[in-house]
Amino acid sequence: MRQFPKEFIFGAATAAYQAEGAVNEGGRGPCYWDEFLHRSESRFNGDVASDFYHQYPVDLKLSNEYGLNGIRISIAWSRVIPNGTGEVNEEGLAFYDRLIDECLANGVEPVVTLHHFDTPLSLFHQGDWLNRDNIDHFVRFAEVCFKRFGDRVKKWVSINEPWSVVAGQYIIGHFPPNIRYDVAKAIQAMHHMMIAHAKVVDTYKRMELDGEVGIIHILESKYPITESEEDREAAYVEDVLANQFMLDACLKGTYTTETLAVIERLMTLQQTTLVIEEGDMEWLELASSQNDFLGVNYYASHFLAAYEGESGIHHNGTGEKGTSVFGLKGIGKRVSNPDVPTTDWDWPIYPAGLTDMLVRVHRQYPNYKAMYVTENGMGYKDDLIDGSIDDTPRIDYIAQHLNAILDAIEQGVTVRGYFLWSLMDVLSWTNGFNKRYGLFYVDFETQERLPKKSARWMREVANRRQVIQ
Ligand code: BGP
Repeated sequence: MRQFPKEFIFGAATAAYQAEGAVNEGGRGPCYWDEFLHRSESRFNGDVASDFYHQYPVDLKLSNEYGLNGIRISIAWSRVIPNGTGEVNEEGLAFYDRLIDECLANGVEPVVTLHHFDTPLSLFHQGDWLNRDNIDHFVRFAEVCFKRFGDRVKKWVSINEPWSVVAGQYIIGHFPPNIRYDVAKAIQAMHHMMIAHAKVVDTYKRMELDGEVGIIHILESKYPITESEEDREAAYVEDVLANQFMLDACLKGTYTTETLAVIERLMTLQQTTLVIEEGDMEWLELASSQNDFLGVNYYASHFLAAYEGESGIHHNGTGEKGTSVFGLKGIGKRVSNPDVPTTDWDWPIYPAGLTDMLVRVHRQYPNYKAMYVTENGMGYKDDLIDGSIDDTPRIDYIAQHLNAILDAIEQGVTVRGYFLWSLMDVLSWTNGFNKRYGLFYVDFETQERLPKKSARWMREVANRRQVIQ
């Protein structure tokens, strides 16, 4: 039976706003989610979430008991620098000291993300990633964290999923500032995030700390629904926008002519052009050879058809199957593939898309040093029946995706770890608390944890380094 490499990390992931709660404790300032999810129409918020701020010793003990040797955590920028700029909050730093030490005490390596969707509110109101000043504010925050935790944290992630951030903010509109169909803003903000990443990598390397730094992208494969030229073009354009633009920036250190041709066309559709300032391309080039790893988040792939109708997107945020719509004028429309099952939130379950993506990065960007699958998992409405949770569909999902990783490794791809989303049930940004992903069920009334069937299965997988069928 196939085995994962000896040093392979079997971990699980969390993110500050989705897990910590305690939004008014320890001198934390607000991030934009605090304001957004307190609007009257909001069905939920992260005020308490999974109470990780207080429960982390329990979660780390469980991680250890269930065979995990890695955890993704993120540092809330507004816990460390409440306003985003200005004063550093010692209480915030002290919390992350305790959290990191607890990870290490439990033999669970912390992989730490600096930006997981949670820009401080004041910087959000100044334009967030559309404002170039955000770049230097972010680099300063990174430097504060490297100085304080760099002796113990050996794997750093600059930004989690730039594409999801800008797609949510400017295309789908379910993230603040809730703008829809503005592909041009999304592209411009992504470019700034790439410069921010490059500067963070440079800062880390200059500090000569003993560890690795990288970035995480959501990388979902895009396939044409038919072999027609128009459908193939739709898949290609969405791929360039969501995947290739940033892979080029991070791993090639430039935007290739093919990538730029698509990007320029998309900008022109909105009567604008991409602003690249003097020195930007040098930053990208510098960082591209210094990244130590690429984190790949993968949940689904998409099947595309050509689309010339008006843009229309409906986000399925309730788990009512079959309600998603995603069509962008002049780009393409995501359509269902009858051969591919979907989750209740309409996410196609297509493990081959993960193998394809890993192999593609390996071939197209040969200077990547290592990849980690930093998120993968299945949103599911877990039912608590007689005090236990049988989440067999989730186990099947994970098994298929672990096999997809083994397929890629067999083709020569360097993959060093797998982090399940999520460690315990957490808040889902635009869905609330009924879209559960955790290995550990959370009773959001009592904050009690209950290992699911998948947790017991994962322990076996990690122990044997094999996919248990
Ligand atoms: C990724 C994010 C995570 C997490 C996950 C599941 O994009 O990095 O923070 O939320 O997706 O997404 P959702 O909660 O929308 O189902």
